[in-house]
Amino acid sequence: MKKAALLLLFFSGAYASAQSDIPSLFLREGKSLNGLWHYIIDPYETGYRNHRNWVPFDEKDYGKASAKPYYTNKKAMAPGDRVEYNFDTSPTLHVPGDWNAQDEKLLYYEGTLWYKTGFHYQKREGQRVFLHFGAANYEADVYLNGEKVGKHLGGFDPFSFDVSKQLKTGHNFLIVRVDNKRQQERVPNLTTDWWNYGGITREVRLVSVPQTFIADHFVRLSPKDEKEVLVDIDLLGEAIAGQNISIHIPEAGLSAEGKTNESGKITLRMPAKKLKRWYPKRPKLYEVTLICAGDTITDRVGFRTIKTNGADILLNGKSIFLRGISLHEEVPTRAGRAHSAEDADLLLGWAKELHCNFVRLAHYPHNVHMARKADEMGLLLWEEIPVYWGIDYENPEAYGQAVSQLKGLVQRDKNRASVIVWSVANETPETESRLAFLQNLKSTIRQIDDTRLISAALERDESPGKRIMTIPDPFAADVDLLSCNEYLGWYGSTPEICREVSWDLPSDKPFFVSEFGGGALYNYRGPKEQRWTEDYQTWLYKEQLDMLRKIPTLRGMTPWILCDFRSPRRNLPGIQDGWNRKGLISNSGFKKEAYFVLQDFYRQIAVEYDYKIRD
Ligand code: GCB
Repeated sequence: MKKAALLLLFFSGAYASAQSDIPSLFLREGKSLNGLWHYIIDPYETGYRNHRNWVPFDEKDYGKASAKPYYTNKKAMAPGDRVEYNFDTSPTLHVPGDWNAQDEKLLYYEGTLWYKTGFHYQKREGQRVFLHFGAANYEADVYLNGEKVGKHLGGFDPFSFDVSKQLKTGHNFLIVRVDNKRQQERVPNLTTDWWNYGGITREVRLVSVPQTFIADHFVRLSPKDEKEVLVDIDLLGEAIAGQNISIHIPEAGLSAEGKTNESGKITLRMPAKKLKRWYPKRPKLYEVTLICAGDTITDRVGFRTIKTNGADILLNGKSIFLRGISLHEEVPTRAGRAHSAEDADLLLGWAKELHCNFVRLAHYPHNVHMARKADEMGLLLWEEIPVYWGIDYENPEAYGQAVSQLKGLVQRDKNRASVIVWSVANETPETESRLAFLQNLKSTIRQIDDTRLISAALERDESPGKRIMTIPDPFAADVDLLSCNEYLGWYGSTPEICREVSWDLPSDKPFFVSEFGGGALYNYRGPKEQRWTEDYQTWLYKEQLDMLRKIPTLRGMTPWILCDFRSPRRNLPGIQDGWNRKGLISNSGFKKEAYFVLQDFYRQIAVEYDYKIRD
């Protein structure tokens, strides 16, 4: 216990100054830098290091003129010049997009790759300009017109740099070094069951803002008094104190105003009576406009409450069952990272067809379109960070990376009605250092957002010889939603085990199965006892659903998983060939039989619950 207390102290102060994104940038128009960028593959870090003494240029000389890497926009001008690279004659990749799916020789590549693009810009008087990345996996070093503007660590969270000084009117060039090498102190670390897609995987934009601007807002029903809307607003810039700010929800005839405090912050309140509640069958969103001197932003926000009461999950005060599915941020048919609004339509559309009202976005923050689309489509979401398996729980470096990814996610999506669960981990070992790590992540969330449920995908245990399933993990006491990945019938057993087990669970928390499932190759048929057939997978789903529906505190599930997904761990020839086959939809987009079993089950559950809640 002593050690855990020490770790608490250690972790809570360690990364107070970690760089985070400015959430309002997502809401603003910007100049898109998406498109074809030139690239150089650089496994030996030639573009980054001084090749004579093997010292990275910009680590040694950061801030000096010599901070420029070897790879910049230099070109041989005379016949005798020696320049051993040329971006402009190098091949191109689409940004946004992972590199693995775009070029066969990059499929398994893990290392450094340099990107370069050029663009014209017209600077405007009195504006600040941010260079904004939706995400790049994992380490990104960014150079604008040959000057370093910053570094970011973390593969799935947004980041931005103020480039007002480096940006020019006229032609500009941007170079980004991206390194996706897996490392022990990173989050995730060396081992995952998903593809380590590298590159600038999400959109890149230049966003200009006034010198004083709205950086962040949090609009929600007050957790203490649902009759009230609370709106926190944060300004950044030169004159943040004493600014007049107003908020307007024209459709409901609501507005409020006030002046910011010394730190540029204000909390405004409005009555919630006239606002219709958001819920899956009627995902009502309102236009919310914030105005402060010289700056205006508009968001689309839904209003709902989410709480637990004993074993019940209450959405707007009524008990709900989460008919869910897990999914990776991957479009199976093109075997690459999903990044666009169209990708979100495809993936969430399949979940809707399955009669889901809930989706688990595993195992890391997905792109910004997912929660926006879910808001519009009426899907509830579980969002997660890649605190996965055996990351280095004793290492403050790893903690810093986890907490900055968590903040990035919560800050970005805290205004999305669809998001009801923040998950801080997946299948993590029960050690003291891990417990402190997760408890600190939980309190980080609570400092930003006290309106949602906190959970983690824990593991179940089985009392030897007794077939009684329990969740002994001490972090279970910290979560609002008690979740576990259980895999009965796939790992260490066959599906009939579901008939033999019983579950011993606390009666005062909703129980949620965050994963179960089994692998099947699409169209491989046989006796149900034959692993990898669709028949085995169907059998497993039937046994699982029969078992699960008898658990009195069960309030939802997200079987594993919507689509087959790439994983380098899955190498059974002729069956897996680099794919995890637990999808209900194949990597060619075909639905397996088990998809329809789950669809039928959810159709029935929807009817059973429909008289309780209009969801
Ligand atoms: C799990 C993990 C998930 C894996 C899955 C599997 O428990 O959470 O990331 O992909 O099992 O297929 O084994």
